[in-house]
Amino acid sequence: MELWYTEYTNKSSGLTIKIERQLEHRETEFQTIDIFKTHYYGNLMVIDGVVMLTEFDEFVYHESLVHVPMQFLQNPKNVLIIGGGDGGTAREVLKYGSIEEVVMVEIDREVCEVSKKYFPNLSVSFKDKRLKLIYDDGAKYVKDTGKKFDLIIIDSTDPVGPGEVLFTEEFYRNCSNILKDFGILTAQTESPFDREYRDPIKRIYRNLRKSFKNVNMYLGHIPTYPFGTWSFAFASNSVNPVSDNLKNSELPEGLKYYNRELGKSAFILPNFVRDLINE
Ligand code: AG3
Repeated sequence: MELWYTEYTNKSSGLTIKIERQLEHRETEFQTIDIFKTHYYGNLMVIDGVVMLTEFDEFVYHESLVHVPMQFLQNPKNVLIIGGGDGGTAREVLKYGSIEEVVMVEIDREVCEVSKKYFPNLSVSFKDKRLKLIYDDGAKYVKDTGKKFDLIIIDSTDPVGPGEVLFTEEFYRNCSNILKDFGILTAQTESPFDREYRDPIKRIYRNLRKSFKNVNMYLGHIPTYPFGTWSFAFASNSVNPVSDNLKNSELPEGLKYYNRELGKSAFILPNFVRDLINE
């Protein structure tokens, strides 16, 4: 018998992946987590019916979220990750020798547990002593912490359900307050091809502009996410990724997606995407 996993993008399309077998099904306090072994994409993590990552293409997402902003920072020391329980984002940040501490605030301990079991190449970051893992609500953390960060990365689920608070005006204001002067925030912001996300994307960029001086979008290619083209927000009160030069003297070796030319050109947007966030 053949087994297939489908994420329905909308009522008339979706992404289908052939499954070798199901490795895990958990109903946690916050969400449903499924892990599948696939034929083509390695292990696949699904949360609430939506693809979170596959071993095949997670490098694109994690390298984009991390190295694009990291290269605009001089000697970055402190990074905050909201979400990111699989460990992939932390893995990329910890590749820099300048990093002294990474605080990761993940609401669901069980995401970290399944990652340790089925995604050793991501959860390898949990062994690094510079990582401080906190199981809590990220929105609460940014409101209450007294710490300041060079970089804040929002590695969240879609802006529906439990992840929704991580896209609000109030959340972004609290993030802006805990960034250092030259700090940057990046966040995953869905596919610009997705008609159902047109309004949420517009709202996200409008909300970001209320708290940050410079707000830009950049793109990446992720085959197992809806439409394969993915967007990220880059927000800062001082850095302008279009006109500023890169500042980091360190670039980790062995990256599979990111290079400095790509990191600058990712901000050059197709017209329909530009229009979407400037409307
Ligand atoms: N974060 C989820 C990105 C959103 C995917 N959306 C979708 N498939 N509809 C991924 C977490 C990886 N660290």
